[in-house]
Amino acid sequence: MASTIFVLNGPNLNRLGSREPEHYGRTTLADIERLCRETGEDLGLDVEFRQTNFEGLMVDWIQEAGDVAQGLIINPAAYTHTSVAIHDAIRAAEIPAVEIHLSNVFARESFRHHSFVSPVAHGVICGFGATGYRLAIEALSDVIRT
Ligand code: CA2
Repeated sequence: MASTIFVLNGPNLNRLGSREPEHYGRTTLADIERLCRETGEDLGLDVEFRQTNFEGLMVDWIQEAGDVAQGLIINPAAYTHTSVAIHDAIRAAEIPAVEIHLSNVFARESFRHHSFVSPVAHGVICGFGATGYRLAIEALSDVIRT
């Protein structure tokens, strides 16, 4: 049976492609979803792709991923830097998680240098724009298989 991975996206990422192209490029979230589906198909993975602007809903989805999926890719967006709830949910889900950011957060403001998610992530990818999602799926696929 094919493995399922959740790809979860946090607040404001629904605006991708429309504003701040210097940080996030011109790619839309729909483009990224297509890229994730194509990559998942190539690797035999079922991809569940979602975005929310609500922290509690993100927690619900991480819990759901822990129940039904074999891996998680998450761009928590601003919640990266604030959310103990998301840290706790990922830890409790007990599936491998990849934290991803479009921009290189370490080349930006210092408040973006701390992540509550990194300590509970299997790995972190940042700074490669939409390509990072493809890299994250490939890496997670290897982790799930081994
Ligand atoms: O680089 C990333 O992927 C971030 O997770 C994006 C977050 C930011 O808070 C993190 O520090 C790094 C912000 C997402 C906001 O996305 C927008 C896209 C277009 C227009 C406005 C916001």
